[in-house]
Amino acid sequence: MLVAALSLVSCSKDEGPSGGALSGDAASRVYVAPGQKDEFYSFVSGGFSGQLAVYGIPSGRLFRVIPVFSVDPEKGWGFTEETKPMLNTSHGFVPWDDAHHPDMSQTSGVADGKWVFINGNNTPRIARIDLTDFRTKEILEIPNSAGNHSSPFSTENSEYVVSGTRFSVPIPQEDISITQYSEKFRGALTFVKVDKTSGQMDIDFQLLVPGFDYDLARAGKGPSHDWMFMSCYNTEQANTMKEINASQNDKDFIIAINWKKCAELAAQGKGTMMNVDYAHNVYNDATHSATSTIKKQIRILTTADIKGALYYMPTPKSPHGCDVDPSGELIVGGGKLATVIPVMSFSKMLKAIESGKFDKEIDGIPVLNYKDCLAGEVVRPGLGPLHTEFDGKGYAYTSMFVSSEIVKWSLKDFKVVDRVPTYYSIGHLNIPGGNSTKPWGKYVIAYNKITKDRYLPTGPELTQSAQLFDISGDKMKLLLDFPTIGEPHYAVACPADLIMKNSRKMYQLKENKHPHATLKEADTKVVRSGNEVHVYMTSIRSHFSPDNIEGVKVGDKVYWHVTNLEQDWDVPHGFAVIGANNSELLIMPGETCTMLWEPKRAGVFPFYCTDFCSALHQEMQGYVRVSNGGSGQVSWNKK
Ligand SMILES: [Cu+2]
Repeated sequence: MLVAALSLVSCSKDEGPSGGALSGDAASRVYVAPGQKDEFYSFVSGGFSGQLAVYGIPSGRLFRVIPVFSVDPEKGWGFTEETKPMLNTSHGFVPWDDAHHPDMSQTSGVADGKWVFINGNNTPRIARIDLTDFRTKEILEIPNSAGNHSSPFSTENSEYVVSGTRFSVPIPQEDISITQYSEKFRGALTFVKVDKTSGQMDIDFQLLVPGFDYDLARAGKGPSHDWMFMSCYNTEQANTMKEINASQNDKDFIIAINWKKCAELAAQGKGTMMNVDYAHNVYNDATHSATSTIKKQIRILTTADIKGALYYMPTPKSPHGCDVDPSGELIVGGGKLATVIPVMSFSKMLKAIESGKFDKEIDGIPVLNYKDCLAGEVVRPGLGPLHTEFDGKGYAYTSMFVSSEIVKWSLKDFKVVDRVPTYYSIGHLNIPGGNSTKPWGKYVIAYNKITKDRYLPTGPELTQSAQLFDISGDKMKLLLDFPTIGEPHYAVACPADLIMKNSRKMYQLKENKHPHATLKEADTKVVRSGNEVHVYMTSIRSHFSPDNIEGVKVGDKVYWHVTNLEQDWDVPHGFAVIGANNSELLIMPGETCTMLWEPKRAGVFPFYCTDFCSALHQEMQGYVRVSNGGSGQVSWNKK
């Protein structure tokens, strides 16, 4: 007893008031009582899982995994006939990708709760997720890009989402030696226009820029509205052993892009059209089905086409984060190998441009002088500054990967005012609205790469982890650890009411325009055409119609088009049939989903509802008879 009491005392002494100590009221600060709701939605990328997870803050409870770039058996994503086209690309069907940086649509620089955009990294794409029903509605491939890590970044009114290339490559692609990197490889920065009402995306233009590695970006705000700022490294243009060869220069760059000017020039027809192949996949709410179109041309602008719209600001050293403060005046670089955090000034940058005094030019892009653009430096911030967000109360919070901590510093004098350790190796961090003009600066959440000893072990692979800190006072206070799916690379968050008020409860049956929908039980049928059999089926508590089918033959392709007739919130039905090789179905109220089934042997096979729907869920079942020969005349039990 005595030993236990002593060690408790010494524990609380060691941790001190700010050193990551769990504050006394931590449990009550994150406790959301049964029946109560969280204050914020948080959308956390799944990294190598390719998906987006939805958590409540402050509880850290997982509510949903939204499938985006990877197939998902829980929702049938990429398995049903309706969703397969969403994962089509110019390389064919890609069932698994890597998703890193969600960004929320904005109106006047404030997160508006309409859409989340997120990048597919490996096969370069941007997805748009609709927050009325938490579904991916659009995926746009980015041609000429390779490694779409630097993406997507919304402008202040989501006029554009912007995507840089991580890898420079030959553009157009050609069969040349890798040693020709510095002469032949180029970077592509893509400006994707977003329709204000529908959210539909398309590539407006692409900038061809020097062959560096492009990284994180933020759009300007207020006075800097017309500009986009993006970090780049490997200005050495190394093509091998980059960890050494791309870490030679003391300074790399933040590229400042006057996107407004580029857009005007593109609209005037500047530049040239290039032949490319890129998939544009759109999910239609009315038909509950996706289509994939391969598009063929984009507008390319070279640096010569847009003189006066691009500038390089030197920034130390191998920068990752490039973050704009809520006022739009300060641009913070996060140099992974830098000893300071450089803070650039937008107004000084404009003055330097006006003065015409440049250090040099690279491919026609003026390189401004570091000191001329500098607002100040945060000195001795810690090791490995990565990414910065803002609380809207005059402070910035920078994640430090190497020293594994969050550092809080003042935007007035760039002095460090607080630091807390993270467990362990923080990558990005997020404050709800922390990249916008109006942060809801109550919490900062650390997204950590390594968990080690924080949770029960689960073999060699451990969950990665988020940590929630209270930032409402002077000192940051650790409140909660919670596990995440995949790698929680980055997140966006906003107050729950922004999204809740528009949340869909079901799909209206009368608006269902699916070509194979069956809107009432009396219309259910089975139709053969050649070796295809289409089953027009309905489901409602607690039966399928039809539930006895005969006349199917071995070798047929049977399409089960199941419409869920329910018009009530939270009553999905499922569908599974023995021997299905690709899918089950999970059908929301008012929706139609299709599964392809190719029976391989004769017999009588059951099907059933897989989503527990009612007291007689277990009775929600039927049979399909499959014959080796016979007439193939289909029949079914009619109501
Ligand atoms: Cu990142």
